[in-house]
Amino acid sequence: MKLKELPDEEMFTRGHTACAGCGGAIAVRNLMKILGKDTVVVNPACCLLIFGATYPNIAWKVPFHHVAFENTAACATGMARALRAKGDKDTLVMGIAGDGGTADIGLQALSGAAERNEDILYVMYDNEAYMNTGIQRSGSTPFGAWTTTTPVGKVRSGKANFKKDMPQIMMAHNVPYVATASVGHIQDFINKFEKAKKIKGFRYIQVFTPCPTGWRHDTAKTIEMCKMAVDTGMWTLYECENGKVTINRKPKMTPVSEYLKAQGRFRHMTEEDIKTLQDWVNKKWEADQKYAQIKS
Ligand SMILES: Cc1ncc(C[n+]2csc(CCOP(=O)(O)OP(=O)(O)O)c2C)c(N)n1
Ligand code: SF4
Ligand SMILES: [Mg+2]
Repeated sequence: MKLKELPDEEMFTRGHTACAGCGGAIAVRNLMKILGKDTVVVNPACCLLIFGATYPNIAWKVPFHHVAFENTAACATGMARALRAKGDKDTLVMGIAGDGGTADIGLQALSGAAERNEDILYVMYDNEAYMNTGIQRSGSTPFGAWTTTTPVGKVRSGKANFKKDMPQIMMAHNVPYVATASVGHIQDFINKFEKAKKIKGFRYIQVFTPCPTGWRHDTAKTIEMCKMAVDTGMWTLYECENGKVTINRKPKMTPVSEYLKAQGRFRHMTEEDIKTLQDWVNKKWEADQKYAQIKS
């Protein structure tokens, strides 16, 4: 499906309360157009819950279930199994959570569901921190980033650890489909969600979704942030179908400093910090390529 062929009908409607330029809202609006009406959503605490479903208002046009922070994948499993037991073979069950709810707190339930190859689509929208509760660091926060729990001062200066590689962790579960996507690369995004919709068994898509509020960037520059992340190699677009890895876009490997300069959360970083991050990006890109070659 081409972008212009996306249905006009909204499954996640206007009137939600996300901040201007929220990458998460862009992701959900578009992915729901692709997944369509026959979808059930399972979602824990996160920004998406608050901006899409705060009683008595709801932006979802499909059944929506709010669950505890830890158990999105377990609840989606139960939902899918109940539907199949009733003879419904087609309804898509989507668990969707933030990076905190996925890479940290919901990881155990997620790993279990993946290992059992449950028939669900799990989406992690990655804004690289616990945004809903006021910008705390998660396992998915990149090196150097300021958050309220990785403050900048005399003793420490931003996050000291590197971003957890969730797609690789999910690939290690040998599930039918794992992909990374970005709201700034919409045709690639459409292709991946269309593909995931058709596959049976466990599917995982991690979407890069900038957060102007937490990243401290201009609200008009969300798409630009995505493009810079992919061009610098901070975010690699790839997919793994039954063990075969394809890199969908080769990064230009422009200096990571270009990307860092555009966001307030990185403003304090020293030359040495930037070099540390650049070295990490270079190594990650080398590893991504090797992995793709080995698996292909
Ligand atoms: C067990 C539990 N711990 C903490 C919270 C508080 N809490 C609600 S949302 C949230 C942050 C969610 O972060 P993330 O999953 O990255 O989603 P985002 O808000 O960034 O979209 C936290 C810590 C909770 N609801 N339940
Ligand atoms: S804080 Fe960030 S993730 Fe949350 S609604 Fe605002 S822009 Fe979106
Ligand atoms: Mg988050």
